[in-house]
Amino acid sequence: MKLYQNEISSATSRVRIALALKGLTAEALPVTILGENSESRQAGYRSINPQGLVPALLTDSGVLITQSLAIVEYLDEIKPEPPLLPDTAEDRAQARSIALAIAAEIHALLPPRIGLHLGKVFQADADAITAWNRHWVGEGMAAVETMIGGRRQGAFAVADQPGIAEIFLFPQAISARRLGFDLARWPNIAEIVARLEAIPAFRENARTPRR
Ligand SMILES: N[C@@H](CCC(=O)N[C@@H](CS)C(=O)NCC(=O)O)C(=O)O
Repeated sequence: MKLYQNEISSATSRVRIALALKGLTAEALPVTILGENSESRQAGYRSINPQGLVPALLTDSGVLITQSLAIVEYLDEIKPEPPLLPDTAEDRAQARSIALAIAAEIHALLPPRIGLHLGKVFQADADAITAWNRHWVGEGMAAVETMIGGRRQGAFAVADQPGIAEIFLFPQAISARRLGFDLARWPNIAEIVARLEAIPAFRENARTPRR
């Protein structure tokens, strides 16, 4: 397998964590994502992934899978142990709800293309873009905290083992900390993140200095 990726991409971190939990490896194919002239905006990479985003996983049979949730679920299917989804249908739905609340409602408002567009069309400077990022992270993580607290049954967000919910939660929580948030304001998230920081697959694979 090959993984189109970027070192500072939080969406890529999700896939790296899943690979590490599964004991799988993928050859890293770096794609730059910052600035107007990044590789993610060039025709070359767009001909591979029309969305111009990382991560994108090239399977051993040459199929490209885009979107981190689809990639993580693919990895779970090709190597079922350890499972990344909980035992019951309701818990699996809860895990996917948390993952999507992060991927679709928080992170989607933060990547470089959003900041570039805010700057170009609305003249937002670096401070304004940081304020934008803090707004969506603060509001979104507060909602995720309530979602987790409402149904939490185990040591982690949904169960006693980390899985898809934590794979999405952890890089976003690290980004929130880098944006100046004290995770203690979200007690369930803070406790879960502290547990995840003790697990090498999480600790060593969430490199998200910018978002
Ligand atoms: N929903 C996508 C998000 C992918 C995404 O936004 N990736 C960012 C890096 S974290 C990216 O490639 N950004 C390029 C850009 O914004 O121009 C996923 O979960 O894979």
